[in-house]
Amino acid sequence: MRLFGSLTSPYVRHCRIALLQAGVEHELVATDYAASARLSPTQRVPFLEDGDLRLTDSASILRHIREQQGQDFLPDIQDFDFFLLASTALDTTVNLFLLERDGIKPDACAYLQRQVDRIGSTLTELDARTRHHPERTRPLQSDALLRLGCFLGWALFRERLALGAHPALRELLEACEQQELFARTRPVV
Ligand SMILES: N[C@@H](CCC(=O)N[C@@H](CS)C(=O)NCC(=O)O)C(=O)O
Repeated sequence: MRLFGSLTSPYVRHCRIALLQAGVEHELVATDYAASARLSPTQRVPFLEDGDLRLTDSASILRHIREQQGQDFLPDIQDFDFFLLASTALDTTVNLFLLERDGIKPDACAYLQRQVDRIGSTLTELDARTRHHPERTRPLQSDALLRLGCFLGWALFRERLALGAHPALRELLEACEQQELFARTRPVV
């Protein structure tokens, strides 16, 4: 299998952890914006090649890896919703980060301000849901919690968030960081 991505992307990190958990032989192909624009219709990373199969999103990649191991991917509807909520917060935070790199700040228009508000309200909800999640002390056992852990790790690495107001999220990230595979895939520039 060839996973195309960067060492900073939280979506790629999630896939890398799943591949390591599965013990699947794979190659991580370093892919920058120019290469992803040439090689993937989404112009994003990650994307995956496995023989004739090409997948263009971390969710389908994760499902493929889990199913190859005989596991269901997010079979519980509440966990699936948790995963999507964390992904929405992550997508929004990444978009604002990339816009700011191009000099556009959230005060530029009402729509961007709504993105900031969306991140705040999803984090509040995720904090509440994490507090009661049965796997919160074993976060690498759940793709929902692992998605959130990868998001939080990236957001702190890029200094996009502070977790002072979200104690359950802080504890979740600490629980993730104690896991060897999470530590091994820490973002590096
Ligand atoms: N829904 C996609 C999102 C992937 C994504 O946003 N990747 C970022 C890297 S962290 C990217 O490649 N962004 C480039 C861009 O938006 O131009 C997934 O889950 O794989």
